[in-house]
Amino acid sequence: MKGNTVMSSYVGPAVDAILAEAISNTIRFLSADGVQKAGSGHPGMPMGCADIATVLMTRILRIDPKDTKWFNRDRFVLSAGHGSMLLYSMLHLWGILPMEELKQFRQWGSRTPGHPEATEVPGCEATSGPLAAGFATSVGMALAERMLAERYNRPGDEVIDHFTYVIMGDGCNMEGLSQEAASLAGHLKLSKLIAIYDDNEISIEGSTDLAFTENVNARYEALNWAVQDIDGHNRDAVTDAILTAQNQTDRPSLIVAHTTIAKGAPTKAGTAASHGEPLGEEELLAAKQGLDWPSEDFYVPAEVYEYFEQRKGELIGLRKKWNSSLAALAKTDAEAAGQIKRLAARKLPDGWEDAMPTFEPDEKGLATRASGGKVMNAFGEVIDELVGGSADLAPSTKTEIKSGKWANFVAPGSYAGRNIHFGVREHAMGNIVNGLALHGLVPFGATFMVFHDYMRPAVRLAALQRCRSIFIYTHDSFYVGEDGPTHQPVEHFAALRAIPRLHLVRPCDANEVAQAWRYAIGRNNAPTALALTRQNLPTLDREKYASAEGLFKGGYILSDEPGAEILLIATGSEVHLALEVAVKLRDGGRKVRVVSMPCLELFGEQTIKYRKAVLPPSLTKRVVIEAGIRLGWGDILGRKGIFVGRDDFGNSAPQKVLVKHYGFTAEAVMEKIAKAKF
Ligand SMILES: Cc1ncc(C[n+]2csc(CCOP(=O)(O)OP(=O)(O)O)c2C)c(N)n1
Ligand SMILES: [Mg+2]
Repeated sequence: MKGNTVMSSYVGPAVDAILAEAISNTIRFLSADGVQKAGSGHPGMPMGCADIATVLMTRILRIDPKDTKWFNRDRFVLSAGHGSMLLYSMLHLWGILPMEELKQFRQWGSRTPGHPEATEVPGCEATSGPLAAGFATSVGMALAERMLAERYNRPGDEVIDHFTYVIMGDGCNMEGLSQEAASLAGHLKLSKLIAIYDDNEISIEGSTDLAFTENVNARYEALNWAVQDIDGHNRDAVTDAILTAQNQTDRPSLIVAHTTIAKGAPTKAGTAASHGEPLGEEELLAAKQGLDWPSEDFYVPAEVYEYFEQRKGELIGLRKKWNSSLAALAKTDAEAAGQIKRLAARKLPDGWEDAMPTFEPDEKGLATRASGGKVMNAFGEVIDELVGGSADLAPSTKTEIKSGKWANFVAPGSYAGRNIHFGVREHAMGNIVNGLALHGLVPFGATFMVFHDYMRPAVRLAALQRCRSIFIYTHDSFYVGEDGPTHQPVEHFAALRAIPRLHLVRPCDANEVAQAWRYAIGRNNAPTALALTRQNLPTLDREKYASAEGLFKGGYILSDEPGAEILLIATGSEVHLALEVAVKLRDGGRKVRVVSMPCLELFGEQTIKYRKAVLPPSLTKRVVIEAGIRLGWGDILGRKGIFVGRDDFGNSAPQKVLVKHYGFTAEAVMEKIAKAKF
């Protein structure tokens, strides 16, 4: 079954024109009132998009207001996140957000934050605000829908079948990210993705003519999108355009909706003055008068509430029909139905951890990118929802799932695989991974560590919205060698550790890699980044050294002896250097403890008792070894500790030469210790 042949267009019953106008004005003025009361916010966008929102709410979106997490709901993402009051007004009319919340817009403890936050606002699908991020995330959601549809739909029981709608503004289209994301969506023919472009020709500094004169329509057409131009205030035109878009079978759709920012405001409509500050009492009152609207704040006509009560009934009816389809599928294909229920509940398959491989001790060992590939494949055998890919580096990052179910690449119009060619589009990849995660999959995205910079905003958003996104960063240090400083990360560990909630895990050998993957997959409320090497690393003998399961505490004692007086702490590839140094120190009669610290942030979350047991405060002779900058190690180093790292960019030269020049040899570290004032 080809994924893009399954289509079910949907347009709900028409609404009386006078009522529709009242709904538009309700949304328009609830939004403007919310901003006015808060004393800050963005009234222009919601006022300009109120007619589009009315169509979406009355005729298009299939959601269940009583169960905002219904698995097959249409996804609606507000990429122009500054227009958050538009979303909140909609959520209020659906009965999801109480009026009190609209009155508390942007206030402490409210569920109406300045920009939409998926974790804080019921019914909000994605955190948005950084322009174009919501759009790129919606590409991930649309892709997830197709992937799941091809896996689990059976003729007659098409239980995965929804559209993904996104409203984007001029700012989203100016951002390079939208280009990356649209390019991939067009390539993949994600025909159930429908973007509505709020083309109001205004952004903060004034007319878009100041900086944005490209032909957006032609650009999207070139990217294999179906493009329509409409008057965004003509609700019939909006409805027709969406219906046309729903019936596209081989391309995503861009509906270029020409709108007037702050429509209805007598002097500020069509101007940048309405973009990001309250209209002002006088202008707001005049706008209400001009549209024959009561001056009362937060006014909702009784007929509008009544209409939505009835509309909710229709939507719940659609939901019930879906429940019956799922029940029917359970009879014909219990496994498929079971998987859908499991995904909807965000539960991993029973016993998944048993799939974790273990690795025998091996002096030559293998690169952690290579063991990473093996471990990922092993977990892939039992976790169907483990999906992802690389930004055109899979042969290097070793991130292809080669066996098990669905072990091929998704392709345009054919989505039954689990591997994704993201192309050289790191930023879009990050957001698409988040979109896949928000849809219930367990996704990964891979590239070289140094190119984390190209996708950093998406990693931050993964953490902010608590996505179980797994970011794989290989070639994690200057050990990449000849490619030189452009490809040698130095500040990246520190940069990743700086992102709240994100955990950076840098395993030291194949068994720590296995535990790192187990940790990342099991971590269902935040993203994890894995730092993996290009170069081979020995696989430690865990009879001789402590179990790699210690990774679950972030850091653990790998090798110890009674009365240890020197503490060596290292991550990833440098753990082996620490062990070498330990041998030399012991040969010289010193007593040494070696700590493997694969995840500094996780270690920081352990009890004081545990942390003191691993790093006793009295043990001040400390050496930290990590092939990166010192930033972040201060607490552990204390006043006396020595840091063996790399605080400047690298150089282009063979690895062996760099190791010598940078002092990453046991001899060099011994020398530093000898000179230390401990
Ligand atoms: C990545 C990013 N850069 C800058 C901003 C700040 N910002 C918020 S809205 C905006 C202008 C957006 O213009 P447009 O999308 O046309 O919105 P409109 O003025 O039409 O509401 C800017 C620059 C942002 N939110 N995200
Ligand atoms: Mg604009």
